[in-house]
Amino acid sequence: MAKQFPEGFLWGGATAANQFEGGFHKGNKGLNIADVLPGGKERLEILGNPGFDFEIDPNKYYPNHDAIDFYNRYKEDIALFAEMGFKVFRTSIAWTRIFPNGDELEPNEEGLAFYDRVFDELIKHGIEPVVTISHYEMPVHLVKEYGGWRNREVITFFERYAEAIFNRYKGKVKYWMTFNEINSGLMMPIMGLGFAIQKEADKYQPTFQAFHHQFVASAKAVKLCREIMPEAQIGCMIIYAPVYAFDSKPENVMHALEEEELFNYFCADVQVRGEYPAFINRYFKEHNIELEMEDGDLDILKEGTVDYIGFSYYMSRTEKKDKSNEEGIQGNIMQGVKNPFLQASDWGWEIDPVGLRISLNKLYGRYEVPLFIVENGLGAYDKVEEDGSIQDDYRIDYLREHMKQMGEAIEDGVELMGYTSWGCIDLVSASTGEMSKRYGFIYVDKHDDGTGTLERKRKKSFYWYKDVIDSNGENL
Ligand code: BGP
Repeated sequence: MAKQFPEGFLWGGATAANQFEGGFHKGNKGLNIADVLPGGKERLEILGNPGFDFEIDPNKYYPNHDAIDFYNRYKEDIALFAEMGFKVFRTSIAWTRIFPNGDELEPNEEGLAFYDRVFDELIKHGIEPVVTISHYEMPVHLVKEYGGWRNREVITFFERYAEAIFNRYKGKVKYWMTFNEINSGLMMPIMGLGFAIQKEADKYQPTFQAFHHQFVASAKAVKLCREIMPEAQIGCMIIYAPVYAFDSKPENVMHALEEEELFNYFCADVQVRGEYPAFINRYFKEHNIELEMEDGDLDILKEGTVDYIGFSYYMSRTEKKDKSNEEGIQGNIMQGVKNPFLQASDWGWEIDPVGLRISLNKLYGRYEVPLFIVENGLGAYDKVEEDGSIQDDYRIDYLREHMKQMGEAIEDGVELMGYTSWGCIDLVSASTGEMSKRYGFIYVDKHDDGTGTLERKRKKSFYWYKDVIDSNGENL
């Protein structure tokens, strides 16, 4: 028997501008980080390696340039979301549509008008927009001319951007989040923090200085949001992957705890509690990190704490202090060691529905603020059958098991606002730049090499999710 989801639970789907809009140069849009990332192996190498130059090579294919063309097809796509009964739809605003270079004084009207059309269309269908202000797409100009988030000046540009969109969309958008997966900067600084680490030795100071600037920018945006739209709710957004100790050896338990603190809690502590956590002092000392702060920064962090925690959940992570036995290394983006109790997706992401209940309990236990699962889903290869259908039972199984655990967590006392499944329509993968890693309820005929008709098709999971929403989670 499925557990009860609260009345008004926010069921929906999630996307990010750079991964599905396309139209990368339409309406005076400027270049952003996603626009200069090629697809496939090359992207994976860039994300893990130093020295990337953020240039476009005219001989290469860039999957985010045209993506799935939501820019032109938003009406058709939103109608499909409405058919599934979405209560909310999460997307991001591309900073470069509003401020093409990032450092202009005035916003770009064509970019603003585009999101007016999108939000109006959603509202027309009774769908509330949930908007991420920055999702892996800083303007390339800010990366090249200012050094990304390492540079304090970027805070001013972000504030100007946030103010422009709050003023424009107040009354249309009630749910906001500042930075997508802010803690991803620890793994992929190119996407999250807007710079490539040149040398291992440079890793710590610039990374944490950049985080500090993002924290101040986020807190300022929260304050602005409250001034401009007192009725809105604004959250942070983190990747959450509970860290398990490989076994009960105390050194492994301690190691798992340290990894958990740094990865899962460092950013959220600052954004939810408004102050740097005590555990980070030792880490800073051991890595010679001394943050440069201005007078008043700590007050701003305190005044700009968020209303809720948005988070993505895809997998858990298992840790061991001594990983010298390389055979046990897990191949997913979190690294760690293989968990013998879990199966993994084709990309090595370990599937762990109970881990979602654990995450919800841990997050709520630590912060006691409302939680919003704004990403979750299974990246898989889908096959279109001869009759045109897509029988994605594996996706339904994955989602069903995770939803059951959400129900359990609600019973445990967790305050859960909603659930937006990641990539509700197939889109370009962030880590691989490929179309073939699909998450959607809606199939898009587009392939890794850029070919395809862009036709949309309802998968089997489309009808299943529609029934889940219709029954408010009773029929899983
Ligand atoms: C999150 C990102 C998304 C998204 C998702 C799935 O980390 O916020 O942008 O893409 O993961 O990851 P991927 O596309 O690499 O499969």
